[in-house]
Amino acid sequence: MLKTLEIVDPAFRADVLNGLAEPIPAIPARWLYDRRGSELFDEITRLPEYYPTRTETALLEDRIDELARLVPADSAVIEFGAGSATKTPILLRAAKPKAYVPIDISGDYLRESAARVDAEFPGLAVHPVEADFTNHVDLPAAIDGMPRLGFFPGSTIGNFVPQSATDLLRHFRSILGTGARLLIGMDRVKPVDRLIAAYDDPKGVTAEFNLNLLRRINRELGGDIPLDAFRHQARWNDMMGRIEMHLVATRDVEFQIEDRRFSFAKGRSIHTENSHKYGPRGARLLLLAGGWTPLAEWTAPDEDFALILAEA
Ligand code: AVJ
Repeated sequence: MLKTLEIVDPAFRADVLNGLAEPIPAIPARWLYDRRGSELFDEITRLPEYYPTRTETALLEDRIDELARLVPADSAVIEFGAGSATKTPILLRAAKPKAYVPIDISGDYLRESAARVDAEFPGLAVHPVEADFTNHVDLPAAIDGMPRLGFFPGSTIGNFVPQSATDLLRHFRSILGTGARLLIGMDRVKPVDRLIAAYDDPKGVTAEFNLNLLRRINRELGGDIPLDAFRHQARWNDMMGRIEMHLVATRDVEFQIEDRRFSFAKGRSIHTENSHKYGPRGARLLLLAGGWTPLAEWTAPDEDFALILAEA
């Protein structure tokens, strides 16, 4: 039988082995997104309980004309993450930039979404950049001299603890340069029952998304974690203003990854994701701390979600 060899990502390996050995075990959320994880996230965005994607998309759609008036002509749009098939075209159609630069760590996703945009916008110069946007990024020389609009939708900023979030915003500022603009989506604080429902849906898609991380560890790192020994949990951490995803041991369990043994007592958890929620002041303060001055803000009905345009 032919076995497809997956090349072990040394960063994944290090994050898992070190993260599981921490006093409070935690694995960074970015590792949730292998192919299956990305498919499951896609499915999450279509769940009735998961409001962020459809709320942000509707908000963008409703207010795009106003927004486009604040974007200089002949701009380059730089998107942090491969473009979403629904949100990106709304912005490109209205803002009519000269160039579009999606930046993503996953080459496959990047090429797919770049090809889609290229086909839909014949006059637009599309320059995909395969890179981890938290690290050094070289923008293509082709956009030199164009006014820049960064686009960071999806409330992805919420995955970062505030210290890393401000570091990231400052990093965006150094990539885009002084005078650049940034359109960013941030999820708002709301009643806990709605938040929990969004991150622990009755169909169990989010549970599957979370547990898929253990599958990935077993497959890519040769682990033997019994999946039935962990269950998905969404918690609201009020002090930190965030939803946390955990994988909680349902019984005492031992497992091995490479030559390392781990033991989890019943009830101990692996923290797998943070999703910070911001109020109006918190959102603006985060941007200011990251070197961005808010210029305009649009919020969805019931203040469920905010899009903020800021200037470097
Ligand atoms: C893609 C990071 C915005 O935090 O809401 C959805 C990921 N996790 N359900 C979020 C996620 C569980 C999502 N982000």
